[in-house]
Amino acid sequence: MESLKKTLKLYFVMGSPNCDRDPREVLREAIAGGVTLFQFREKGKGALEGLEKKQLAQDLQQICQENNVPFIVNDDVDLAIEIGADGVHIGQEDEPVSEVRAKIGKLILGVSAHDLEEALYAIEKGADYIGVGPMYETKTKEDARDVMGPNMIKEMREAGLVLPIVGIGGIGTGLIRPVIEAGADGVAVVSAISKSVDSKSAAEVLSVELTTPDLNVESI
Ligand code: TZP
Ligand code: MG
Repeated sequence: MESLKKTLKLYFVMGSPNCDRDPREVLREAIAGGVTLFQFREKGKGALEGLEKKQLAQDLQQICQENNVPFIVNDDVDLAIEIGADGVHIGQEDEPVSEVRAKIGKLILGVSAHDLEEALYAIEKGADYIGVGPMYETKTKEDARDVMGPNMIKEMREAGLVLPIVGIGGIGTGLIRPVIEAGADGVAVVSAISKSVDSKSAAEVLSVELTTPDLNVESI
C-alpha cells in the first residue's frame, strides 16, 4: 500500500481528446517532467475507438514501460487485460467493482468515489485506491459532479479510511497543497499537463509543489 501511495503522487490522466498535439509526445514530456503514474482515458468528443484506440493504448503503454511508469486503463477492462496493462480505473457507472476485481486478479484497481459511502463500498469490493473529485472546477469532464473541494478527502480520512486516495478535478499550479493537506497521497491531473505547450515543465512545476510543503508558488 505504501508503494502505491508513492506511485500515485503525480498521476497523469489523458487520452487523445485532451491533447492539442500527438499524445505520445505529450506523454513523453510529462514523464520527463516527473509523472509517477499514467492513466489512458480515451473519452469525449473525437475519442478513438476499436483498433485505433488499441494502437494508441499500446504506443502509450510502451512509452510508460520504457520509463518504468505503471500504465492504467480507464473503463475498458477488456482492453486492459488484452494488452497487459498494470491496472484499471473505473467509475460508479461502470462494471461492479467486485466483477472487475475478479477479472483482473492482482492488477491495480482504482475506483472513483464521491462520498464516504461510495469509498467504503469500493474498498470492501476490492479497490486498491480511490479517486475523489472534482476537487475544483473542471472543463475536462462533461458529466463531472459538483465541486466538492479537498474537504471530502479530509472527511474520509477522519472517518478512518487508510487506503490510498488521489484527488482529481481542476488541479493545477497553486492548488495541490490543500489536496495533500486534506489527506490525499497524490493528485490526478489532465489538462494542466496535457494542454500545456511544454508538458515537461508543467509536470515539473506540479512535482515541485508536491514535494515542497511550504513552497510559496507566487515566488516561482
Ligand atoms: N474525474 C473527475 S474530474 C475529471 C475526471 C476524469 C477531469 C479532470 O480534468 P482536469 O483537466 O485535471 O480538470
Ligand atoms: Mg468510467
